[in-house]
Amino acid sequence: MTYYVILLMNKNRCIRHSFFLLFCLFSLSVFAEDGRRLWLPNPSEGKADVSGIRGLAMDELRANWQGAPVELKRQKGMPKEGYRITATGGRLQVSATTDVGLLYGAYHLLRLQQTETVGETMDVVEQPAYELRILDHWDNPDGTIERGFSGHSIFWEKPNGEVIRQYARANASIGINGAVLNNVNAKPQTLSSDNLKQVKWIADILRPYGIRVYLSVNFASPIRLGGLPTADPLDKSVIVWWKKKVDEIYRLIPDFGGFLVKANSEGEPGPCDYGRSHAEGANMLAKALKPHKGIVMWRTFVYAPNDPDRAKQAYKEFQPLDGQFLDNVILQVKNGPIDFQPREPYSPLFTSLKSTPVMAELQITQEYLGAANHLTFLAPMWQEFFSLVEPSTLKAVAGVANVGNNVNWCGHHFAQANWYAFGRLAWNPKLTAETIAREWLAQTFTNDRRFVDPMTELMVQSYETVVNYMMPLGLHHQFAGGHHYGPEPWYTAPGIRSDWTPAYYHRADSLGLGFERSSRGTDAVSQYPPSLRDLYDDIHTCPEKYLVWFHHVPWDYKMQSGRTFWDELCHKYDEGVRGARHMLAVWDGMMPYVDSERFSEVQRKLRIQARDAVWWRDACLLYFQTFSHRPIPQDVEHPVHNLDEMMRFRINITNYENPPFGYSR
Ligand code: GCW
Repeated sequence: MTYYVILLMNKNRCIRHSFFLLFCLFSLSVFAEDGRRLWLPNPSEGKADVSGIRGLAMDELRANWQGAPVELKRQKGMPKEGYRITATGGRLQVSATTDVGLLYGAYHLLRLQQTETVGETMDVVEQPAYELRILDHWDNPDGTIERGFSGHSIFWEKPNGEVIRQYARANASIGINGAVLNNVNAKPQTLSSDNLKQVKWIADILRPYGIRVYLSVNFASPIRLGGLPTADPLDKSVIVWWKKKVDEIYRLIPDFGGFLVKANSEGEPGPCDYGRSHAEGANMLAKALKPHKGIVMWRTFVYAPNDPDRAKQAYKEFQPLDGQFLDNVILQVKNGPIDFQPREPYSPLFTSLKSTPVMAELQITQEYLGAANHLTFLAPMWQEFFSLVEPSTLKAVAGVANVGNNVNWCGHHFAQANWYAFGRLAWNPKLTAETIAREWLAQTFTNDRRFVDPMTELMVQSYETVVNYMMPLGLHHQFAGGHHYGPEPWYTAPGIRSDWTPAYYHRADSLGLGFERSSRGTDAVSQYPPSLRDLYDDIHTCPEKYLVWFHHVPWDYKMQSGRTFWDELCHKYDEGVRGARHMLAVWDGMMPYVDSERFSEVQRKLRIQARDAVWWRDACLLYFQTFSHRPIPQDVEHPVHNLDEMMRFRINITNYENPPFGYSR
């Protein structure tokens, strides 16, 4: 507008202005690095809807491949979604049996180009470890995202088709092939006919990228949406209601994936409300979906008080149902027995459900790992999980997404790496955290080794650093009452259930710290296979990273380092603080290799992280010291706050961005 006004005012000046403006626009589009691009090469034109998946693969290569011409070849007999890339004598070929295999092959080739690893002769054969590689979005119909830290939903609040297409492209580039579009705390309206039209619209955008849609459903939908008097899974009218609803969905979306269900957990309705089992509930839905090849992903995240130890409850509820589920039901189990804590041993359900398909639920969004403020690369945590739970025992992998409508998608530039890592590990759980970090850094920033080498190390160490300053040595659930961001090991509230308070988990007293889950305590160890049970049961063989998860550890217990347990705890917290500061220092040295926009945004967040690390250390050590009555060792940095100051401190949880100390009481 302004521009045209100038035009009328003065022609010559205006020509100079217009050149200047054009130059600015050009430089902005070429040099602006706001994180929107993710790890991808520049966007293709996206004519997928007209040209199909194969056409899309060709578009991507045409737009972004800089080498010799590539032949895309249909080849019989290869694994579904797999591909082969060969280069010999100047001939480059991507072959696959399916179109989506060709698309994945094209993206892999572009990845090789971006990471400068294209060979003159190559023979790369790839196939995914899991058939289902799914993102779970905890997005609500009003556009808010439960435990989301990157703005609002891309699906439900004024959705923009082009944004959804870019999201699909990013997923396809790392092999993600499913998306659950709404929160597991599902509203009955999810299945209304109006809403299903929007789901169809989204499904049509995702389909060309090989992505199927799924929905979380509310088990009481027959009552709340259908007006029936009951949602009892054995009631005839309920069975008919679900069957009709499912048929309606498939008329709109013939390749609809199925349902994800959170039932009888944290106040959500479920079959147990009618005296029916989880299996009866899941099977009823599975029967409705079966004729359409749809599946039910039934969550095991329940903690009914069937045992005084929350860590044992899901197992006790689900293990006895092993073998009772229909074959299109998959039990979706969180990686740990409690709830996405910074570090948990694996959930023993994974090794005890022998006749039921099981899938892992990992959390990409950093609910308990610093939200979108802390740089926490999660691949090492997921690798730790896959090192104990044999990948082949799983049927599928799901990740709770960290995607929102922020310019950079995930709130923190480095949180994108967790989306990326999830996709890569769901494709191949044997990839190392280091490989993934390297790949991601090179594609997202630069191939310059002066950047990639130190930053790979930083990313790989970040997980341990965060665990150290938050909850080392097996501590868990020491979070504040109103949020899962900062520390409040002292938190309690009148009438609150005890397993929602940190004291339930830390059990600090004058003797020591930790939850006795050995055979001398709640015997949660007995839910593991014998070799691990024995390992965890004995305080002397239990890995120290899980020590207070399984044992109430005496303050003077001798650790492997030779220190007492109390001294070791102080050291771990201090290591965490030093680690967080080190990350900031390394990043500061990266200035020459990073555009100024992302450089200063990441720097700002690393400063918050380093301050938060001090907050965690001081709050936890000063509080636990009231039980240990032991001094903080000389050779660690001493708290710079008082406990009462820590206890009065409140953070603004709308953005978690208040400077941690002294400003907001
Ligand atoms: O981790 C807890 C979260 C809840 C979440 C729940 C779940 C969607 O704090 O926000 O609800 O787990 O996984 O169902």
